[in-house]
Amino acid sequence: MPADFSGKWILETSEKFEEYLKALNIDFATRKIAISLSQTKVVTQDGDNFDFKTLSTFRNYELAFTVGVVLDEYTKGLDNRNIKSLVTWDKDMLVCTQRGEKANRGWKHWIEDDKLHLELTCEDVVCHQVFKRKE
Ligand code: VLZ
Repeated sequence: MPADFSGKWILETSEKFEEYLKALNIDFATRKIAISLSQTKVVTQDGDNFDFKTLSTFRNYELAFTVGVVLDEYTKGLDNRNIKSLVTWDKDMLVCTQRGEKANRGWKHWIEDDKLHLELTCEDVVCHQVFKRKE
């Protein structure tokens, strides 16, 4: 059985999120708002087809993708860049590489003890977020 990411998840802990936003050149004021927010991930999964919605009171971000298929992603409301994203499986972990202006950019999602983990990487910064299930 592949990992089941689907459901509603609420942010519980966040490490180095501001540093990550800074690496993306997001301005000071926006960063201060962004780090104060509660974030909810709403994930739908149908085989290798995924939809990740990151919801907050300030901005939302949505990404729909199919594992193994390169996608033109525009990071609207984040750093507003065009990137080429590819998500693949590494065992039960979803691994996304985001090719573009920023070096070493990507993310990983996995589930551990019924928590949703996310690592967001840009350049030398690794942000780690943990989400718990929202009933
Ligand atoms: O997440 O690529 O789950 O796309 C922050 C929204 C969302 C809050 C960050 C407002 C999600 C921030 C980054 C304003 C600057 C991301 C993927 C993995 C799905």
